[in-house]
Amino acid sequence: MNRIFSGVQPTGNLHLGNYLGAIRNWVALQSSFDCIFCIVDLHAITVPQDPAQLRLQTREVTAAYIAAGIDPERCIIFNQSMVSAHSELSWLLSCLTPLGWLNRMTQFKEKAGKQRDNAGLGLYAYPVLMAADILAYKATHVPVGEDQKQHLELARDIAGAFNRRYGVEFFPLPEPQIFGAATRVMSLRDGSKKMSKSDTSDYSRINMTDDADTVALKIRKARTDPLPMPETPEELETRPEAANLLGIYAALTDVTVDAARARFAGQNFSSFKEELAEVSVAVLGKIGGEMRRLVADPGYIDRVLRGGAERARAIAEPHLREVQDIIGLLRP
Ligand code: AQP
Repeated sequence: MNRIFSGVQPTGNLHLGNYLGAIRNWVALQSSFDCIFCIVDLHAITVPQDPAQLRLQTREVTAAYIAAGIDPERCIIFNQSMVSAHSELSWLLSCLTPLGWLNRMTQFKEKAGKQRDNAGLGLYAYPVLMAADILAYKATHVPVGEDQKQHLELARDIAGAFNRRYGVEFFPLPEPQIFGAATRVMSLRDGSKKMSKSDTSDYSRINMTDDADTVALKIRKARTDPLPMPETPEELETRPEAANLLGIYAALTDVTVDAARARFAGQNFSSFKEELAEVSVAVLGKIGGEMRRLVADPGYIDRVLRGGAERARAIAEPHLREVQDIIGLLRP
């Protein structure tokens, strides 16, 4: 069976972008793939994190996976730092990754900003660790949001570079799975920025744990243009805020963006927003409630993570040993 690896960073409030771009798709894929879902805490520390918060958020992301419908018996759920093969393989892969490849990564440029010289080496090397995450399991498919496309292309390049350097067919080239009606959910306040955990502007993001009133308020306040809802697909392309909200509606109700557009064409935004709030509350309300129940039982969450790490190690460690042998590292 083909294998999936994917993850979310425990860096703050999970939002509708994380849900629609990634977690919701994982739920749909879990019956047809062998699935490994990670809470990527080593990626989180590429920018400063409060230790107590990091622990809480790691449990909260685990709760979100389970509350959204990932079955922890069928799938492996664990936190990255519990399986040392990720870090070890990352070093081995970094030795064959040209700096030029990393210099092209737009996420590093965005996150480091003007403070490039002060950014940590970890932030720069993040995509190599991500390649190691995937390749440690010889994952064949990686379901992610659109923003991770470039990192995944790099993971494929690194896998190919390893196979070529040692003349082997060891790593499969992992395929990105970027699908659904909301592969890039944008900020509700600025249609040119993606919805993000680190965005501090008010009402930019719907969190997976927001209550019904907060969700409805954020949708009511979402920035839109003064025109009625778009009438044609061509018109939709020129109206990013409308396209974003219709994409969210389509993803939450499992219809195409064009079907959603046709349904509301020519109407005013306020009646569309009311319906969007209703479907958002129906989906997120259930998940948020279940997340709160799970987070209140850290013993259960920790058992899931411990069991998941054990199953993950059983796959990753033999692969790491094979890589060490291929490279010529003596294991006396
Ligand atoms: N806005 C988004 N639309 C669609 N998918 C998204 N993802 C993130 N934002 C959106 C997808 O969610 C998964 C986990 O992302 P992550 O937490 O590992 O990292 P990120 O992409 O850096 O997420 P954030 O929320 O923007 O966090 P910060 O602010 O910490 O950088 C990935 O599959 C991602 O594509």
